[in-house]
Amino acid sequence: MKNQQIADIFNEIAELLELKNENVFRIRAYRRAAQNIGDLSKDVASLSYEELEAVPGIGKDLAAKVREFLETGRIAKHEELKAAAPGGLLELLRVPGLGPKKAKLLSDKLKVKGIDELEAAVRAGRLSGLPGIQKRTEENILKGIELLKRGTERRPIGRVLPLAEEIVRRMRSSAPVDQIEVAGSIRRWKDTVKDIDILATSRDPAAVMAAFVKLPQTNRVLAHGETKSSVITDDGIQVDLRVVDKDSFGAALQYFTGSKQHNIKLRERAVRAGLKINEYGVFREPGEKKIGGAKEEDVYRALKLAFIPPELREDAGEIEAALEGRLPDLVTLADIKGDLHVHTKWSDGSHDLDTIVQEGRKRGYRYIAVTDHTKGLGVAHGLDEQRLREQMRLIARANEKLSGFTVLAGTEVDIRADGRLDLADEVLAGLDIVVASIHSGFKQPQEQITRRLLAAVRNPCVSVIAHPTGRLLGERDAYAVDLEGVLKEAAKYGVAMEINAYPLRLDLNDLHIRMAKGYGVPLVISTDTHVANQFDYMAYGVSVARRGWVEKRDVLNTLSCEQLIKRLKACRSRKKREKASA
Ligand code: DGT
Ligand code: CA
Ligand code: ZN
Repeated sequence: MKNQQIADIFNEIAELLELKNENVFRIRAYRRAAQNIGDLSKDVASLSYEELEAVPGIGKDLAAKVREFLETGRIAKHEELKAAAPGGLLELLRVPGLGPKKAKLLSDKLKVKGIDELEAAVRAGRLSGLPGIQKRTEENILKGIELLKRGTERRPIGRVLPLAEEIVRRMRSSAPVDQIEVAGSIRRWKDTVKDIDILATSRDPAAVMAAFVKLPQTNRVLAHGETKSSVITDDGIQVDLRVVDKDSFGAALQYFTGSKQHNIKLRERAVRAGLKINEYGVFREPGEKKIGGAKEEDVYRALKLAFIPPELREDAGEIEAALEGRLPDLVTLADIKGDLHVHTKWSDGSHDLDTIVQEGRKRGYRYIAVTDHTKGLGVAHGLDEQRLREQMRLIARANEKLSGFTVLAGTEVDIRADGRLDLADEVLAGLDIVVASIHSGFKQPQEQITRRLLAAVRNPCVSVIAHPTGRLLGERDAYAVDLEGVLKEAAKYGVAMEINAYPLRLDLNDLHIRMAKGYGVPLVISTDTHVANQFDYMAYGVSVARRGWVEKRDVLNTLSCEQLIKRLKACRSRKKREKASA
């Protein structure tokens, strides 16, 4: 839906006109039109010319501009105004609380061309003495800049989901909410999110709003309405809470879960089927008789589609798949039978073997693989051959005492910067599982990093490549790697790629996972646990796997221990045979 884009452009036109001291009525007309288009629940693109002109605040002239945007993706008047504005001025206008007059003053007098330059100018004291600028103005500008930067930042889901759940818990206990659910990108388990969108039903919306703006996490109240409020938390995250009618809860949940692209596709389908779907419900044309909306399932059922799980709603082929009855049967947390990447005190984990085993059992697992670091990782107190052999003996003894649970002897062997593995094959061959990963040389050229990973994939002992792209959300980008090349090679031998569930990693990511599945590469979902509570990160790993269309059968750690060991052995023999015949 282009509504918001058009609203943004109209607002920008208003600002640009204001800079030129144009007619105030003209300026107000653009603002009003922007507001009304932004609030429309219908897609502007679906309106006829007459309907468009009938939108309050939109006359012939603005209707024509809307049409122009829908047809060409731009509005000439807007382009013309932008071209005439001094460079960087528009960017200054994005700072909350900085109006056109002040922005122009700063642009004219100080020649600041953007937000970073503005911030530097304020901090250098260059604003003092300018007409109309007080100490408070300067403080407000800095606050505005901070807010803008925070607001445009996407955060790792792991940093936001716990807060969202906490808010939902508090709302349940402190306000008369009936149903309440987190929607938006969090419900789709996108790896990074912008804000928290929550929906609720209640007999007393006013009480819910009042409780919400008073939450202990609330730092600033942006809006306190009758059924919708927005706050900024102490962490600088925006939270929107809407109370909707019980009859509309499902439709609203579907609408606000998104994604936008998914919703656009669905609504197009609805129109072709003589239906109308919006956040209030499902309606049949003509006469707009309401045929559903209390349940989210109503929306998909009305369109004769199978229910599409939120993780798939990215307009990545899920609607077509639902139509043809070939939606994947997604893997679930309950399918996971063990964790194949776990650290202990022997390297940089926090617990001894017995404790971590107990914790694993508590999760209902049938096995865990102990995969401590190897000697190259001095900082992590990595194991050399001798200590690893010692640990293997300890694990063997532990297994003698366990029933219904197996500790797999493993290692997270470092793929060294020179491409060799950190431990000799003779030792690796004695382990149940060898997980290999990169911890150094992240800046190497693609060709070199790819070569390292390919060598690990081909090593006769390696069964899993852990966190295959090395990214750390918000901290470090993935290293340069020809992932496709690595995946093809992995598929050849049945070497698994890890979906590292640690929330700042989520590596492979959703797109890579789908690619891996496409090449027939086996997957494992592991947490890389260093402290027992990190076992719970499995939920993130499973969800990102679901976003990658992964089914139970694609994931090795859904297998029973016996079957898993068989698969790991088969992978080794394949590589040995290959090596012998080469
Ligand atoms: P985010 O917040 O960037 O991580 O991602 P979302 O998907 O949570 O996006 P957000 O918070 O802007 O909006 C929440 C949902 O509301 C979005 O997934 C779909 C729906 N939505 C928001 N704006 C529009 C719009 O202009 N048109 C349509 N069709 N749906 C929208
Ligand atoms: Ca959102
Ligand atoms: Zn690890």
